Amino acid sequence: MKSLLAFNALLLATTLIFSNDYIPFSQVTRSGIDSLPTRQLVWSDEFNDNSLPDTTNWKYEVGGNGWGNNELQYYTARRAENARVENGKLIIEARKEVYENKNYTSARLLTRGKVEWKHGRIEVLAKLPSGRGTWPAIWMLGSDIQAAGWPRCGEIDIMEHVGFDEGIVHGTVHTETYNHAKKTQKGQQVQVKDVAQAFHLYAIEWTAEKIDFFVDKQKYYTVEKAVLGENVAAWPFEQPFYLILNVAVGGNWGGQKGVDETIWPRHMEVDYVRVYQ
Ligand SMILES: [Ca+2]
Repeated sequence: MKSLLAFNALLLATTLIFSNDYIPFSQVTRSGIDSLPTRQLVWSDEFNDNSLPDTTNWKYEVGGNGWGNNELQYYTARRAENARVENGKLIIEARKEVYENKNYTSARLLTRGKVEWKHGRIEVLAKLPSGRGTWPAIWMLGSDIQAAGWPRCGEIDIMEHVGFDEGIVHGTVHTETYNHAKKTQKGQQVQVKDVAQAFHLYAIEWTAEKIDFFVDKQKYYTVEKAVLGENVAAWPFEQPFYLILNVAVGGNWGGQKGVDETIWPRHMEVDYVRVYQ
């Protein structure tokens, strides 16, 4: 196991490049995964059956309301064009087509009410879409969102990527105290040049004290309760969270440099989601 990890670290040194605008490579912690307590796989979806996504695990959020970000797509449900499992992968596909008065369709799958987790390692092996106007995300929201609202429920963005800035992966948390609306969210970016050509493992390690963010085996960011604050406004991460996978089109961030109308369809491929506790 140790030698495998060392080998992975070598591989990463060649594929993960931390530019000067982001984290100096020398400051990235490489030992994170070695120091983890022993964990067991408690849940996974390997996407093995060629069909629609398994409704035991996934539900859909449906609509074209812009999703708080002026996004351009209509999210559909149980529509293979937008979400399907094939060849061992979940495909979430954004398409240019008129649908319910929107000009794009896509899908947003979530585990809310199906399976939710408090603490653990959540990892998703995925290949991202490229192109201006794509905005894929692998992220989590606190299960009390309906009562508490956003951002008090808390949000953990395991991976976000916008097509106009290809190769820059973002890991972020939002809380009532620290959030995007106030421009005080806590996050970090890391350069991963071949996000659209290769599968990478996007993961968090979440404990009562902190959340570490990883690409592949490389930890690139940590948020700590002791730094952000003990109260629920600062640290809402002491409750179950559910996972969301989606590909948005345009929107306040994804569409900041416009949308290339010639590239569609574009999709995110997810090989698996695994959760260890
Ligand atoms: Ca798979």
